[in-house]
Amino acid sequence: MAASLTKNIFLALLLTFFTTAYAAPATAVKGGCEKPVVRREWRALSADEREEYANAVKCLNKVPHKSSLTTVVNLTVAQIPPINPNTSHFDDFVYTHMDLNPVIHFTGLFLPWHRAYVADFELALRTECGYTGGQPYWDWTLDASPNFPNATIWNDSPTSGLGGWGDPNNDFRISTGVFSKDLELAYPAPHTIRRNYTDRSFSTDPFGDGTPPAPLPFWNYITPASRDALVDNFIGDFVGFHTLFEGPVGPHGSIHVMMGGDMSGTCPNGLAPPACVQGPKWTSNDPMFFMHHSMIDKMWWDWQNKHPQNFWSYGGGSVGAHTQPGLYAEFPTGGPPFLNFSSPLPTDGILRDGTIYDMMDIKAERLCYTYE
Ligand SMILES: [Cu+2]
Repeated sequence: MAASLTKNIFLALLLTFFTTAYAAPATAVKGGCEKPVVRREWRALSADEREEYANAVKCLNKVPHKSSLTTVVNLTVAQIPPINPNTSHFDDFVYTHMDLNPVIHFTGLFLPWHRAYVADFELALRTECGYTGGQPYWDWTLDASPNFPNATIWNDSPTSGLGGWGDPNNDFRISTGVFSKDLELAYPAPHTIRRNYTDRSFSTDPFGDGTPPAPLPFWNYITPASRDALVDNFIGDFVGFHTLFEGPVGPHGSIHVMMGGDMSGTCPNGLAPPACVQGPKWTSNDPMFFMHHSMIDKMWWDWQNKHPQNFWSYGGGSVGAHTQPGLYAEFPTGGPPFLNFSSPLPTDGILRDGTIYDMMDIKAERLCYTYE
């Protein structure tokens, strides 16, 4: 107890040091970003704009796999199948997330890496498939109620709706909306999008270390109050902000688990360990992933701009707190060695090279997008 307290104080001091050492002027570097791509809430798009987005995603699902895709994490550590070359560039993005799961979740890479991931997916839609818009985001605070399964985000239109929930008699595959057809998923094995609504399904000990699970049904953690509890607080405290965001009562995991199926990384019917090990791996099979993570990214950006001490605040470790029993309780945002602004982002040969510093300002040249 005393040793762990000392360690925590040491960690706090270390993080304070990093934040201070890397403090930069609280003004964004905007050079080279003349016309930022504008990201809007899904329901603010016209029917035509929604259809254009869906067609671009399906197009990327037809663009061939790129041989530049490489694995960073040992396959037996990542517990994932090998790269299948007979797949699409959409699947390359999914594979990148699967492979990097141990290093991009519950580490300091969580927010910056997913910022890069969504931005490069958006870029691929634009450059490979001629998409002219920005990655839409899903403001799930609009859908936060016990009525979540019937929220307005779920729309069955075959040309502009995101579909609904899957059929329990058919492995929870969805059968309505734009993505129920012409989107073939490759990993961990060929299937189509699965969604299986659940209001609570964390285990009683989600991190295997006594960290308590969420006490309430998950819709309680995606409310406007939950959003404000993040964006309005943690002044100058990136680690505190990230800890709540990705933790058991934060909105990130709540959405993933509530949606079940692909979004929660379950195995398709007929696959079991060791062939398939469930986890936050192929969760980006469902395009809802990119809408969800765009919302998360928007909230980080809103927090960054909420207070001058927030903009350049950063910290976190490089060892996934979910990869070692007991690590989460002490290092919920990653164990040492710690990351800093010059730490590179893992790309798997699919994302553009960059550092954590490059992810701090969405209006700088490297990213060049904005939220509306
Ligand atoms: Cu992720």
